Amino acid sequence: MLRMTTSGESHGPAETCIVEGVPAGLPLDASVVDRDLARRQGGYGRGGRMAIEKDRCRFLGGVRHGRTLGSPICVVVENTDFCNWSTAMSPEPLPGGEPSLEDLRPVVVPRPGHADLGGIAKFGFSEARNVLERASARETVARVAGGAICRRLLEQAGVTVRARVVSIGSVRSTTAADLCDAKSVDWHAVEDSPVGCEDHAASQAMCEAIDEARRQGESLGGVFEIWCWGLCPGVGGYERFESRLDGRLLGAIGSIPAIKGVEIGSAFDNAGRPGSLVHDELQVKDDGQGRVIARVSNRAGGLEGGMTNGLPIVIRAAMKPIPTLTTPLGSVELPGLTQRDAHFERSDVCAVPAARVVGEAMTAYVLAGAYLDKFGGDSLGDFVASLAAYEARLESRGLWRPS
Ligand code: EPS
Repeated sequence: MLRMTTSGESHGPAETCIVEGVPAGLPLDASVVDRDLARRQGGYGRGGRMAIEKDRCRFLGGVRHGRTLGSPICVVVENTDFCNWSTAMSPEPLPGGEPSLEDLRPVVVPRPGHADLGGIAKFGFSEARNVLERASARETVARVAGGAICRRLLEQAGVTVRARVVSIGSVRSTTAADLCDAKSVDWHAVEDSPVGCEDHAASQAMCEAIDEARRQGESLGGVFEIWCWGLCPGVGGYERFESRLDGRLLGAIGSIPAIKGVEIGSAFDNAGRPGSLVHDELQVKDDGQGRVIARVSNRAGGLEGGMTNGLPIVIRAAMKPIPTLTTPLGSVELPGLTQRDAHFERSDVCAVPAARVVGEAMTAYVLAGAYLDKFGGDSLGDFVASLAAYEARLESRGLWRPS
């Protein structure tokens, strides 16, 4: 079973990810992970912190001479900013008795929309520093590191995972895509855009909206779309509620900080249409290699009955605006319950372009887990052989052909 767990505080020494269950023999080196770390760090709308951090990973276990060992993989990304927080965030007791209030950098006015207040209540803390350090989206560095390892495994299965931004604030991309065909999106243009949106005019307007939000002391949310292709049908399951891939993906994407809504395919539009205009009809086509089942629409977003159906999985995620505002909202100071403006701490104006990379990581994690559940294998060779035998069986029956 594939399992990923993360540890680390935003201004602590490091962010760490442990990934268990990756087969032995997978080619893996730091550059594979660093590429995604750099993509997550980039994106127009980030704050001063990104000028401090130069995220690079180091493997502490599970990898030898550029290949996985089958043992848990431990990957660490150091927080360069820790040197500015070494007293406030010291894991060791501070020498010389009680630290001063200034040393501790307490946060006594919780930010509406942030974990501050709930965390104080949950853990019995007197202020929010312990809460926001872990609730910070800095934690997603570790997820992206772990997700890059999962993405590496999926590559061996012919599966690609990519995401694009489709809106920031009220600016929407107008580029149409065919949900049946991932190549209908210009993924190079997505990567070239400062906000991860291939629509050039919308991309520029998004940057301007971010500039304006910064001037107004505001923050902006948006929507990103994750695509996965090269999938064979029948991965996931309907046998147990935990097997359903829809639920696993919705939960994983919903666990990303600030994500408040997720849809698969055109789910919200589908809810208002009659069934005959929703379900993706089956056809027989001759693709030159023989007769095979095909579809001309993908409103289901690649998932039926909790399983892949061989079409691209398409997921949309809605991100709320970041809760830290330079023009703060009303809040209440603790203790004493005095009405105050919410705490302001250096933050980003918009992190939707970064969140799209986190969305890729969480999707890669869930899909790699589902592939391993089905095809197993302690070694990469066993995993690939099992997958190839399954895909050959589907092809011989005309149920599916790799595109
Ligand atoms: C975050 C606040 C900012 C962000 C941070 C998430 O950090 P800081 O308080 O140090 O300026 O930049 O995101 C990251 C550091 C990152 O790497 O994504 C928050 O409060 O959630």
